[in-house]
Amino acid sequence: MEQTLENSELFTSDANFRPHEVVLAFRNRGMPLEGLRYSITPTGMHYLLIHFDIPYVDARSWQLQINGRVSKPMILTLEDIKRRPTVTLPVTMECAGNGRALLNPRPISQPWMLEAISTAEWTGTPLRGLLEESGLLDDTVELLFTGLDRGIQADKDQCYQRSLTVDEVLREEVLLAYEMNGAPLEPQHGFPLRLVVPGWYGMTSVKWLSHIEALAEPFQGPQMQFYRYAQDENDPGDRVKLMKVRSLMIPPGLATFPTRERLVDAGPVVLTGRAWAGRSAVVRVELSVDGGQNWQNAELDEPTGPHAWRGWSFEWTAAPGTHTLCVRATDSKGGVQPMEQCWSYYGVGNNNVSRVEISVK
Ligand SMILES: Nc1nc2c(c(=O)[nH]1)N[C@H]1C(S)=C(S)[C@@H](COP(=O)(O)O)O[C@H]1N2
Ligand SMILES: [Mo]
Repeated sequence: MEQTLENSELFTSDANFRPHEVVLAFRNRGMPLEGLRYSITPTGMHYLLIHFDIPYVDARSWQLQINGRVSKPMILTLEDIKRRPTVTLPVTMECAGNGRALLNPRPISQPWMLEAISTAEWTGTPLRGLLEESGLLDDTVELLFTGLDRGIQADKDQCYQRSLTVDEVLREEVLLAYEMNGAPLEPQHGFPLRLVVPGWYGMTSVKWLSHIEALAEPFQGPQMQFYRYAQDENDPGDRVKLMKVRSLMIPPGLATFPTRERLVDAGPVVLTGRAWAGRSAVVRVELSVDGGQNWQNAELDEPTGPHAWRGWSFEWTAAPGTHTLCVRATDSKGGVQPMEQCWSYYGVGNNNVSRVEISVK
């Protein structure tokens, strides 16, 4: 019989979640959307994505190796890295799979609804300085970043590894970060050192970093294969890179336990939220209170930083009845959130407009 998406065990349209999806959802928390209130997400509210297990790392014996196509290979301790120039940057990070569980059929994987988004203040040293010191050879095309976490995905035993081109790693905002929101990285966020690549979806910011290798050939490892805009297994698709423009709303009014239905009092309501877009600026945020038929501009706050989201607000007079609220952002390159879902085989880069259903009394 022909293998279809439905019977592959990789996809389902079943509203029931598999036990292992529920386990992943507990391990990898999302940021509750009311967390959009904070321009810098409190560390304990920052979303998490850990493919395998959190490795135990002893900072005293931990080292970072830089080698491969370099004239001066290096081995650095955490103290060596902390003695280097220091930068602190607020960075908005979103998981490429944010919204995956809303797709139909949904890829059976980390079952994100919409909460895989956060902003932290990362402190570390610009990677560029270290790479200049190590002397990248002329034939270097990519840098490979390896984490200490190891596991199995798509039948491959692997350490988590991602590569970036030389142009990308030499950008001044790329950091080797050892602090998050003013404190040493917590184990789940990559202690003692992680890569932070502003503008890119989160998979690029390799945690528990132990090795940087300069390569003369592009890296083709599994974590490069999964992050593609593919329509099926054999579709090479474009690489998933920068975060697409997106906006989300703090769900207004009162939540009902356990259904999460929402009740809003009739009268004036200030709707608020935040919007972000990879490396471009968010230039417009629009609101619809009728499921996307009519749109009005929201007010924009100053961005939290050059690599971070910006707040928006919208005053609405809620009339009794049921309403579908929608928010849609546009970026400086003309990118705008689509109304329809962006289905892809790996469930990545779904930046379609989200809908918040409310009852007004
Ligand atoms: N070593 C390692 N780095 C990793 C991951 C991982 O599983 N292992 N997950 C990546 C993904 S997919 C995301 S979205 C971000 C999440 O970072 P956070 O957990 O600090 O929010 O880390 C990235 N870095
Ligand atoms: Mo991710």
